[in-house]
Amino acid sequence: SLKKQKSKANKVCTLATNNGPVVNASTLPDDLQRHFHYTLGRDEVGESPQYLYHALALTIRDRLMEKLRATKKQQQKQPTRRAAYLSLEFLMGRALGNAVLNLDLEDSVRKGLNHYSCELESIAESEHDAGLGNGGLGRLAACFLDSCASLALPVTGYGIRYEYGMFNQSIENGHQVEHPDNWLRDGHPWEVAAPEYNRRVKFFGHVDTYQDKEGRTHYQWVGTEDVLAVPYDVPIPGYQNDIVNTLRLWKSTATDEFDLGEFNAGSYTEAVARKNLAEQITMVLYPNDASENGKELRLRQQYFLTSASLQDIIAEWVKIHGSDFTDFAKYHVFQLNDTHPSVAIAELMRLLLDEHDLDWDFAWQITTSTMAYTNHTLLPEALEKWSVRLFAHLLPRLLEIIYEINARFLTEVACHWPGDVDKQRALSIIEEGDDPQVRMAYLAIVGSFSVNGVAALHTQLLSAGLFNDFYQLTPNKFNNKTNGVTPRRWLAHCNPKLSELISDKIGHNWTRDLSEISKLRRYYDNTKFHVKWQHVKQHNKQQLADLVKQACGVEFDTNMMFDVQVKRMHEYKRQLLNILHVIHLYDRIRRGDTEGMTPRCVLIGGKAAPGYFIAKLTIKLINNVAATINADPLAQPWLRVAFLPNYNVTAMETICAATDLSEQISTAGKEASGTGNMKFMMNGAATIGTLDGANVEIRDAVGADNFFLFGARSEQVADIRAHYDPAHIIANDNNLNSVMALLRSGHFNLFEGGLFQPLIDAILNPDDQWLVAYDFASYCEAQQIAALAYQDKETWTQLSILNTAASGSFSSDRTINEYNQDIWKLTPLNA
Ligand code: B1N
Repeated sequence: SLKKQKSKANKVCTLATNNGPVVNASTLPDDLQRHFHYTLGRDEVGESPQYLYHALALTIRDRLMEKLRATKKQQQKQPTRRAAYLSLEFLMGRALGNAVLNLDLEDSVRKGLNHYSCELESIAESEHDAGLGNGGLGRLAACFLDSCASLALPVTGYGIRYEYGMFNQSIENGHQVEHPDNWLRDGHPWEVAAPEYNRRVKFFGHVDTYQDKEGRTHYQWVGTEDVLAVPYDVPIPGYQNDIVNTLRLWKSTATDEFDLGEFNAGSYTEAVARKNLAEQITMVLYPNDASENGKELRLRQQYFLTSASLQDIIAEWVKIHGSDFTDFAKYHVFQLNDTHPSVAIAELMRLLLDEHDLDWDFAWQITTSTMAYTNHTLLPEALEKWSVRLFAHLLPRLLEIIYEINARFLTEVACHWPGDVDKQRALSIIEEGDDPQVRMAYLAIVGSFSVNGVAALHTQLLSAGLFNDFYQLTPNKFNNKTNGVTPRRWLAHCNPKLSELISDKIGHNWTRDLSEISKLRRYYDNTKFHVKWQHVKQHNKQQLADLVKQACGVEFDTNMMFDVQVKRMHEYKRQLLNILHVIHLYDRIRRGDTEGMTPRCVLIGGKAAPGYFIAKLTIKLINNVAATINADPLAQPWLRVAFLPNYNVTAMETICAATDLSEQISTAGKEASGTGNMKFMMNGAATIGTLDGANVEIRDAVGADNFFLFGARSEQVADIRAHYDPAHIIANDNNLNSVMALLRSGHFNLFEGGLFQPLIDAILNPDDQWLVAYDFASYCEAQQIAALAYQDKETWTQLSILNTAASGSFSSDRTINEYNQDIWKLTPLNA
């Protein structure tokens, strides 16, 4: 009878997994109550809307899980080629609004919340941003996941479940102060732990070799200190297509074993305490955007992510195909998000050679037909190098493999450039010197079948400059994939009023195919449409004004032009140039030169890496200038300035919908692409910018007349720098001279003598890489033209509509389709 019961239980079990409980739109209000009352044990919303948010998230997660299982089943039914997107960063932001949109649940969610007399918008405020990234690179990964799921492509994201994400920034006395981002404190209802897929990752130890009977050498990496990788799966819903993909985030924990040696020595507590070291790996995101600091813990993070993810994929393969790897490369492709996970090339070799007994040539063939590398920057300080010494200590077997890859590669170099030893030295994966280094970008290029840049100009500069030798060796590897952003979060979700207006005119298929947004052009001179368009913008500006008031205490007037620069703080992005222009406007106001001036509100926001002195000082300058201007009644009608603390994904959702003028003012050749530029454009902002990154393509799309261009071109930068004399430029430019005089006079630091001297020195430095003084005059001129254009409401509204209408190719759907056609070659699941 026990047997009977068991088989009955099994049956029930199978039945339940086949059909699952019924969750759909009509049961949503009941399910919400069930989660609120039973899962969380709450009666009333009262003081803590957090619980209602949590219950709603669980209710929606149920629906995501259902579709996730269905998506997995479909994949199992007919196994197809799949991609893994390996990234140290996924800047997801909030999940609730996005899930409601993509699952088309808005009506039933609102109905469900009625019962509690709550608005969806206010409940959504309870969610912490998932800030597992620094800036553009991490947010790009998030947009890509949305597009992959929406295009029904079998793509899994692999990343790290940092306990602490990007730090929270507050401003105290004008200075940036960093606070830990304990984003998991109130729980993270979107994730599901999957400890049955734990993987073991090795560190330290040494390599033993032995010969087998056939005389083959085998390598054993032994004496290692192992760490467990525990996966947490986050569902990634496609846009209204029933597909749900997975983002798998790894957390590090200690293995359950104790060090017996230490035990016997009586060091029980020390042995247990050592477990902490394992947990450190995934404790915190490194807050450096576009710069690397070479810390050992960072390399541990990189290897941890890489090894766990590759083991995960290989284990799945082995489950079905055993030790036969013949078709592995037909079914897999790995996209490396910059060099951060590029140790994957050596790790895949190690797994295939040492753990699965393949020979070198076969393993190398698999590696070089599955790995693809995306480069995101030309800045030398961001090009990763790891000291050979560190590698040898932390990952001894991987270093051996890298040496072997390099030796074979240098033979190719020698064949291509016979007798050219300098070429070999220049292209070697190992940089020679007192402290030899592993050049990760070179490893990535050598080990990949595809190398791509992220905007046309950037790819061109990569091929002709930084990686030119590699380009000459293997030109066909190189390709461009201009970045994009998802129109679901960055238009449909963040700007519901504009979305409705657009859909009224052209239908709502633009959410799936943003190229359709060009149909808006038909309305660009329709005055009735103009009025509606202006009305929406006005509403959005009020929302931003409320945010600025609450966060900065500064009054923004929605009739003034909203001029916005939000992005990470970096010298090459030239927030300093922006604030110099602000000072120039203030200087004009003080001189009474306000004839024809356009009233404007300038908003600047962004985090500085905690160790980046000059970037932090720029924040302080912006805050001091803002304080001076905002306190001056003369300036009131013309100029207001605010620095928004803690700029993040959620803030951008309000900001980009409300901006009139988007500042994209990097020194030409330095910003690989930019993606904020695309969000602003999509939401109808005009751009003032240099010919840099994707600005070039934005200007082409919208037309030169509809873009406020200024500044040196990238091909001029080297020449300009060769005989750069900023003091001379300043002496010959009354405006800049006057601005510098104000700065030097201490007008913005009356009680903080000399505070801004390093910034003054930077501008005056003939070695200033960023050409701030050089571009100042043309920047002011472009600003003046933009300001005049804004005064003609008609013209500006047309400009705004044309920008949105021309944004079709900046959808990450377009980008992902290109990745798929040229690199991944995946078949969409039939949704
Ligand atoms: O990647 C974005 C581009 O749109 C931006 O132009 C580019 O600056 C950004 C080291 C980076 N490049 N490199 C990084 C981030 C973290 C880190 O530790 C480098 N981020 C970019 C998307 O393509």
